[in-house]
Amino acid sequence: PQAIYRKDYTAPSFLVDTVDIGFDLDPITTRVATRLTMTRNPDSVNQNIVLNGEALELVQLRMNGKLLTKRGYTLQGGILQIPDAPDQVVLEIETLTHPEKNTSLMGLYVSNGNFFTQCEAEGFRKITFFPDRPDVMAKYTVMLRADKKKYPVLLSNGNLVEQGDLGDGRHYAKWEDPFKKPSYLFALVAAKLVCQEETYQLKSGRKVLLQVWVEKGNLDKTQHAMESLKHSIRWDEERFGLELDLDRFMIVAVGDFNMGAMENKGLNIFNTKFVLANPRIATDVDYANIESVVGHEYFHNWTGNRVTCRDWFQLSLKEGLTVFRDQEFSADMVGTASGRAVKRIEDVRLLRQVQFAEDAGPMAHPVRPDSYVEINNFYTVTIYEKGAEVVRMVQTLVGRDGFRKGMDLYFARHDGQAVECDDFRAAMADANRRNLKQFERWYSQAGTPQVKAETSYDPLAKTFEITLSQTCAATPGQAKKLPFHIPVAVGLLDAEGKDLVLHCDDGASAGVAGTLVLELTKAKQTFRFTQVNEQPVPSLLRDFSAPVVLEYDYSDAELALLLAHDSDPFNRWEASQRLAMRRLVKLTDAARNNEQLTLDPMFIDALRGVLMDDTLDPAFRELVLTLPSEAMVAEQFSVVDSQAIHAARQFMRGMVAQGLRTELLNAYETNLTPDAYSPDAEASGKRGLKNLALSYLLEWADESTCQLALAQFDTAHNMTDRQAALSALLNAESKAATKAASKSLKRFYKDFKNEPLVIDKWFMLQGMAHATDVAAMRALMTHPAFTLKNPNRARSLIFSFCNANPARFHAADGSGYAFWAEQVIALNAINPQVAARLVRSLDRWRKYAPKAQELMLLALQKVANSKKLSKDVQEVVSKSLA
Ligand code: B3K
Ligand code: ZN
Repeated sequence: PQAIYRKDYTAPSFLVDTVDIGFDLDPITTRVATRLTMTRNPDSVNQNIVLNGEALELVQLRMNGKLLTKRGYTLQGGILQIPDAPDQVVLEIETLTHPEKNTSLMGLYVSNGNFFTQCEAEGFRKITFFPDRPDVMAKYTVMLRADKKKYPVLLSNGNLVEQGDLGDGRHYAKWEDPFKKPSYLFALVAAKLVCQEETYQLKSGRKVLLQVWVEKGNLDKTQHAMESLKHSIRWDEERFGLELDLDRFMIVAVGDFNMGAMENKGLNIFNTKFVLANPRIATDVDYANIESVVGHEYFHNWTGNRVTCRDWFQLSLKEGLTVFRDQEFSADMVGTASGRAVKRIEDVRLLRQVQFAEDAGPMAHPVRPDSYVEINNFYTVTIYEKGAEVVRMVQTLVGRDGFRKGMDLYFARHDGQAVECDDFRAAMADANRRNLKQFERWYSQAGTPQVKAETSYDPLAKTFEITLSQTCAATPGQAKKLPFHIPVAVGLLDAEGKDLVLHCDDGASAGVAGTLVLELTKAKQTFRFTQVNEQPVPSLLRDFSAPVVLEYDYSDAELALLLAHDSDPFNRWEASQRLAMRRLVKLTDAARNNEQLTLDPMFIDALRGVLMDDTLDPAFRELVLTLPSEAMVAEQFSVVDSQAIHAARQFMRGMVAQGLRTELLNAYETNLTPDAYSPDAEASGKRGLKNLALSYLLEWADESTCQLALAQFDTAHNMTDRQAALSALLNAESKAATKAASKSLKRFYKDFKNEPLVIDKWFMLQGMAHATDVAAMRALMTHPAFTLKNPNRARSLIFSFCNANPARFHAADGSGYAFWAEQVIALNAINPQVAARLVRSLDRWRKYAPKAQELMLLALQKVANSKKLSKDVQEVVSKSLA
């Protein structure tokens, strides 16, 4: 397959003014009749009309009323071209598609008997021939016709303008979207669904209709999504002055979906996982995810839909910005400073564990990539999460008010346009009179910068110097990197842990009290602080002010001081992770060399201090007490030994459990929550800490702690507590726990067999459990509830094993890799997008010992050599092997 390059961008040859599209919906064969009015684009060099089409049967094609015969156009490799067209054209296109056979879940497809569409990035071309690129924006009128009994609900973008019966048991609905949009935002739903609806008043006084559409049995699970939607609408009005521009806003839940959700104009289509919740089936994490995904899709209405991307290389323009917005929304919903910090820590944990790994592997790419083979492979943590960090750095550099000014200018300039990442940066720079030229490198250079800090204190001059130097390792296609513009927020602590008042003249701007933002723009730079009366302890990169790895030679005592006292809660947590990580690295080395494992009491004491500190939120204490994941530990090594890492981390967990037994029991007992469930931050924080305590207590593996977990499992009033108890039992490596776990698993299945999202959890917990090896995985796959066709189900079992059960996946005999290759090949035939995601589980094969590498290589080659590989899978496999 051919790569597409950003530098090759050319403007579309024809622009589309209006799209009239009619559907005769039928699961076997759906007829689509499209009428496009098009105008020649004077800016284009290409003369031909260029339309994309994939997996379509073309019935007929008319231009300005005349039938075009095969001599009137060419159709090759999914591109239809019409030469010699006049400047004004009406194209009429009739095509057939086969929704029920469409297992890719792109374009028009059937899920549980209902019709849905997914068009981003390039799915509209599976519905009709069209210039399927985001810089072609048109007004759409949609006519849906379908059997009334089977599909009583007919939805599309915008406003319902007409509906009625057609006789013969069919009915129709006509929808009109008043806004111009790119084809990737088109959507339709034809289904047997019901909705929760509400009229909601905007700040301006205008009233809008909000609907959440689900299958009948799920109407008791829509309340949280509806609340989240209302909160999102209010938040965007207040924080950014952005109002909902439609009279009607719909969310529809579908069980078969490739991603989380999709921001189609006025008709957001969601994976059920990010809509459905009640205390019985959803955990605290699910509740939080629903709030953030509902927010994310809603915020796209401005950042993505009103202002969209010129081409897919600019994807982070909408995704990075919208992730930043949803992160801020979630933080504001919690409200408290420590609640914000908890959210920040969770986001950074994801970034480090997944995005840093991506940036260090063969799929590393800039936030604004230069090329791709299959765009679906670029919906990555780099585009999304690193993209959000880049936007956050802009806010750190220009301040919160400056950021708002930049947003206002961005919309003033670009509303209704398809633009580039550079346009966003220019609006921010111009609104704030800031030079963000060097900052552009965050968009063009891949890789995680390493920032090294060195300090020196001069007690006579009372000066403290921080020297920062930056480097960035080579990434595919980019051998040498130029220095980044990095905001490094710092504070200085005195011996008691209090913030010093800061004085620094070396290009530092003021952050929150006690914090200065140093702007590192050169390879190496020294910042001098004056009037420093004692040797301070630096608190560096506060609130994780840049997506970099910061190295500084902290002593354990300094870290303990930061952990106990830093005014920046992020860096308190960070100190705990540094303390844990340096020990985990040593323990891993010791485990690999079969040496005795030991842990110093100082570490346990530091954790005890936090656990016992009632002034800290339980949610924050939970984060501090959670050890870095095995995947994070793996990132510290150039050669990864998954078994040794698992042994080291388990050992540390055991020692913490032993050293803090009384305190953990106490934390368990004092953080019980009332039976009436609420997903708010306080209650969920308590459950989080309590359940972490439970999982530690089970390290003791005696009858009493097993009983505690079993009792919690049996009597839990919500899924958070039930799932946590089951998970704790499954992961405790004792006989008693294993027995209790297997009994609980059976019960869990029986109680929830009619709740697909809970059965996903059932598979997920087993896929991740250390006890589950490849043989157990194969047995689980024969379970009647398992299917590869449903992405949630495939992810819940296969992905959780390959991505979150490293010690088993990397079994020395290579059985995990052989299993992986089989699943990739099977998925490739069903759903290329999902298959290509699974390929990523082996993309870092070069980080393992030679013997393991050999086995991984075999598996990769097996996939590479298999027949009928999608370009999705081919791209990731070939980049992994390159
Ligand atoms: N924009 C969609 C992603 C669509 C993915 C297509 N492969 C979800 C989101 O980011 O909101
Ligand atoms: Zn998005």
